[in-house]
Amino acid sequence: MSKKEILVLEELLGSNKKIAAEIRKKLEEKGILTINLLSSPGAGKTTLLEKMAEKLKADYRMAVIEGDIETEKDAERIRAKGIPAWQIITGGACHLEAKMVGKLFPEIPADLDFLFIENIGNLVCPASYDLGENIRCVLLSTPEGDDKPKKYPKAFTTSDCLIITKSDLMPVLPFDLEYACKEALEVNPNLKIFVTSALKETGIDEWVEHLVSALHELRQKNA
Ligand SMILES: Nc1nc2c(ncn2[C@@H]2O[C@H](COP(=O)(O)OP(=O)(O)OP(=O)(O)O)[C@@H](O)[C@H]2O)c(=O)[nH]1
Ligand SMILES: [Mg+2]
Repeated sequence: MSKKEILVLEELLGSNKKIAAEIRKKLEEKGILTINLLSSPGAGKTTLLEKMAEKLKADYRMAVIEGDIETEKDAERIRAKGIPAWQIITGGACHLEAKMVGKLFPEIPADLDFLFIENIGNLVCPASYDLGENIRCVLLSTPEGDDKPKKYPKAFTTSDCLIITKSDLMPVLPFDLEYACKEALEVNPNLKIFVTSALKETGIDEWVEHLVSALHELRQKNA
């Protein structure tokens, strides 16, 4: 990358940071906890959101911003669960930016508890863009392999949580859970790790409980 290209990138990231900070402030004032989900394509982000919708729906109000290069398929899946969802179609861009979330701001109901943002399936670029979230969570599915935290470190160093998904497949895969957790914690010792299977519905309650206590903390801070 040339010096000029680096300067342009720094400027872009700088303005993204400012917009993200503004979004975070506004959502926090409304008492909304925002969660940015990052992963490679197909790691199970939408499936996890569908399962969470079933668990949260009775007691909490959630909404989802879906990011994809093309199609409204993921937003349709979420709406089918009775949850409001907006689809951002980037038409080629490999990550969401704060300004894209900002454009949806007028449509976001003020009485939400949780706002989830499903980023574009990509373990690289989304890690560089703050979207105004309170919690960033990277998903790693067992078929991707246990070596990913050190190969794609930024997604792990910038995240607060790691969800290892598709744990039901571990018996038929050479995925070493202990090794994956050890490598992830070496990259980022502060990661809170959850192990889930959306198929078998395991581990999801722990993740939901974590979000509920984070929501209470946010509301206490605001009180
Ligand atoms: N075995 C198993 N398969 C799962 C699990 N969760 C999701 N899948 C499957 O993984 C595939 C991809 O799941 P999605 O939820 O669409 O993944 P995604 O991360 O939203 O994908 P993109 O939005 O395209 O990046 C689907 O065929 C799911 O049924 C799980 O816990 N176990
Ligand atoms: Mg998806």
